[in-house]
Amino acid sequence: MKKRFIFFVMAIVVLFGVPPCAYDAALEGKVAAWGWNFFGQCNVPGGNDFVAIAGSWYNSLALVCPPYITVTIDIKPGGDPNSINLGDHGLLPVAILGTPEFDVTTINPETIDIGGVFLAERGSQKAPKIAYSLEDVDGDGYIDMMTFFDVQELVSIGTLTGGTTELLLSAALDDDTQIEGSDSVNIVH
Ligand SMILES: [Ca+2]
Ligand SMILES: [Ca+2]
Repeated sequence: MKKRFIFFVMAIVVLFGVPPCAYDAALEGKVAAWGWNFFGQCNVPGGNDFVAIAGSWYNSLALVCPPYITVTIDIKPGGDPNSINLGDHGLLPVAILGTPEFDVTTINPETIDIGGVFLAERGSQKAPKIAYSLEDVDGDGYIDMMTFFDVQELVSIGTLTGGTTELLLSAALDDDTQIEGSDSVNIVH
């Protein structure tokens, strides 16, 4: 059975010259390419960010990152360096800055996270609200989104450690487009 399979694969390579692959731009964010892989990786289309490429002797698979937009964030707006004390029991303010091209009101606040930690909650226990507000933090005329994260939650999950130098914020827009932004941090003790 196995010999027959090898013969089948070799026949395809001989017949087509190159391992046949399938790609459809409509699948952006899902499967980028797959195909027989007898002599190496399947022909993966260029110009994409791949999250995974799995290969075996006979075939391979490539997945494309969902398209995302890079945004500018400012941890502790107005302050630099962005010093964080790991013993701080308060909230860490992070501004997501709006631009003429990027409207922060299109962000779905419930999807905003840093290293797996979502926005803190505030208000009464009966009716907590996730901690964010819309304001022009940097005074450039474009509305920004102020977000707040629980420092101890970031510490307990291991996102903030003594060696952390940068935090990456990610979120989704209302239309599911992914956004990412990072800023440096300075851990103090
Ligand atoms: Ca700052
Ligand atoms: Ca602004």
